Amino acid sequence: MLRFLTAGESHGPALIVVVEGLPAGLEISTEEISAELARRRLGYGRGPRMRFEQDVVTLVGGVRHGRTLGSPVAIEIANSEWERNPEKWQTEMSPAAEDGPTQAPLTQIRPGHADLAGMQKYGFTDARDVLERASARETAARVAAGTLVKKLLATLGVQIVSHVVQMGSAKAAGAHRPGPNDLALVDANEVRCLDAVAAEAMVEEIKEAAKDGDSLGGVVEVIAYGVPIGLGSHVHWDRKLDAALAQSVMSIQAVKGVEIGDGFEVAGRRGSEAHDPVTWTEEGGYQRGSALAGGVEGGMSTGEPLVVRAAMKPLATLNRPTLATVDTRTKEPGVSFKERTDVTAVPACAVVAEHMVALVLANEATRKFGGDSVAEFTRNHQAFVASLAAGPVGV
Ligand code: EPS
Repeated sequence: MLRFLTAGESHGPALIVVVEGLPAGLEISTEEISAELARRRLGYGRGPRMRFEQDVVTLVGGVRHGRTLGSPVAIEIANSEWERNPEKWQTEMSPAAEDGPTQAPLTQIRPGHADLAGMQKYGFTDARDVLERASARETAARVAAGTLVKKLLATLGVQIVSHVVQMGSAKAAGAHRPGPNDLALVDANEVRCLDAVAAEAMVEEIKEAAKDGDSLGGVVEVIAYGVPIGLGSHVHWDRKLDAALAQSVMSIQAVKGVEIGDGFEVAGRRGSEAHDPVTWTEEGGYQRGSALAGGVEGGMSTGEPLVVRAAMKPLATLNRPTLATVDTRTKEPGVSFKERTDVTAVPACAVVAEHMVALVLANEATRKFGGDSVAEFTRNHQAFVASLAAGPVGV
């Protein structure tokens, strides 16, 4: 079993992630983690912070001479903001009681954000006590963890790609789905969309929203190629692969919907047109004639490409706040406080979703194949593949 835990606030000194359950012998470097973090900072429509944020990575534990030890891997990602603006953040976010608060509390809460529910739940009078952790800055730590497990999955031949399929009302045509080796091509596009016409419309829509001080949501898609047959299980609700994927992708900040395969579209069809027909040939083994199920049947991976889509709502922080709200101190109506923000973070969300899918698949793969070293893990996988071929129904 593989698990991870993140800590850290958006304007605190750093983010921390601890990844537990990785086998020993996985090759990893800070450069590889930094490269994935740089992918997450890409994307037209992000705010000024992404231009100076460096995501400086330190491997604090679990890795020696470029290889995992089987012990927890701890990674620190420094927040550039802490160093860049020390007078503000090193006191405002200081853990020491004598240092703060240095600013007036944020009480004109943002509708749609975690502010109000968080203040009510934890008994806070300053929305900063909530927003610092609710911030999507935390997803940098998830991507760092995901980098490790993407490398582990690669030892099984799994490749995961992500792209943006909708930005505001601009939609990519279905034919532009990236293949296993298309990630660099997707990353080269400023909205991470392979449909050039749609990408242009997406950029235009972001420009228009930016002009109005508004924000934009969209839909991202993750496709995992080469997923072994049989990850997840039909036997329990909490062992179903699709359920685990839905939870992990839904947990990304601002995601409000998750779909496996063509889930919502299929709901409107008749059963005779809603499932992927199965064929078998000597050379090709079992094959499904379509990809409606998104590579999961009965909570188990089928070996077909795994497809997960997520709907991200427009960010609740607006550059020109217009939504009606209430000041929690005075109860006076008004508009929310102003906090620096992105116009959209949909391209970054796609990268984060890619890593969250990797974390779920790696957890299920370690559950199925086990092993204390990468060599044992891959040997167990190969033995399963061989046993499938020799088994009662073959491959
Ligand atoms: C975020 C607001 C912005 C984003 C931030 C997420 O931060 P700031 O207010 O400091 O400019 O830049 O995203 C990141 C820092 C990141 O690394 O993704 C928010 O409110 O969630």
